[in-house]
Amino acid sequence: MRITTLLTIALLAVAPMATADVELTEHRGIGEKIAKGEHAGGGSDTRGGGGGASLIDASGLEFFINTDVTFTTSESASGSASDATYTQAVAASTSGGGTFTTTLSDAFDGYNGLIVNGTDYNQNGPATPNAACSNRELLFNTQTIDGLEVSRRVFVPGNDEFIRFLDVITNPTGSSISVTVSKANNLGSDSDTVVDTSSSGDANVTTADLWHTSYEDYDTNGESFDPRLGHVYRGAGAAVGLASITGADTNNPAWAYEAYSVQPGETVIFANFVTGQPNRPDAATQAARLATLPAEALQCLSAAEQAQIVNFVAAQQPQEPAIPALDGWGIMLLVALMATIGVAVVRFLR
Ligand SMILES: [Ca+2]
Ligand SMILES: [Ca+2]
Repeated sequence: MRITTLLTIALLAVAPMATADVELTEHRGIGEKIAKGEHAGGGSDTRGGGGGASLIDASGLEFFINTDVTFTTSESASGSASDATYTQAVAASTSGGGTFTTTLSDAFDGYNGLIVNGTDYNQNGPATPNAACSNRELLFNTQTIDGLEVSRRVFVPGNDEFIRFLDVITNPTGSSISVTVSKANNLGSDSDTVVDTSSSGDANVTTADLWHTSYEDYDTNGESFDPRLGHVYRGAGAAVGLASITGADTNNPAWAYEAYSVQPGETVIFANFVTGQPNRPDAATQAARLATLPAEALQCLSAAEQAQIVNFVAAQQPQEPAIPALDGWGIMLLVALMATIGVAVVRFLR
């Protein structure tokens, strides 16, 4: 009788400890995500002018994203970026190799509009912030194009420097459907756009490249006021490459991917990144890094979703190690073990 009472007391004392362990583990995971999300003090806010939101990356570059827009131009359609502007002054590069302090702005006049089989993805209502991604990602509604279910996801990290566009395409039919994805862009640098370099190391942008960088040409004072851009369209060794890329050194660079046959029930994702930097070398370094899909570029994507990306090789990236946590059986085993020890101690003391 006495042992049974002590055993009950031991169980009651141990059970909350085991439960607390699990809760602590879960809270730590969420806390880390929130900490990342708040790193730059960014968030989303609602903008006028036809619908929009903004998200700020780790460098303080604020991306303005078209949501419930009324625009009918391809480069300003749903999920494209209307602009990007620094929230603070940065050390911007000069033509002479020095720096000057200014708040670079006007990165885009419409960037990464999505065109599927010749149809704009556009006017699909407001976007929903992804709470599971600390509201750092906007989820856009589905538009059916040629029988394919098309949606977009736009993410800006608080712990890195880029905006990520994901175009999610599902074939709900019983037959394969060919899809051609292309992108329309309008740069803030307008007719002053200069290609700096590309992944092959030259200023000649071709379908063999993975990325290129561009900037607004320097004025007579050797200064330039738009963020220096790194455009990342694909990764090496991916299933889908570029079919065409045009106008890299103009106001309107555009590219199209090779046609892909989406099988019945299959979902594929096309990913794109653009980074803004205060100087040209950093734009190239960051573009080259993003083309390899570091872990930061894959935030808020499950392993299954990463494997759906067809224009980068994501499935081979190492996953972040999971924080070990006790499941139900683990907790029961721990309780039983501690109760057994408790009983042994009680018997010893008697
Ligand atoms: Ca422009
Ligand atoms: Ca090249």
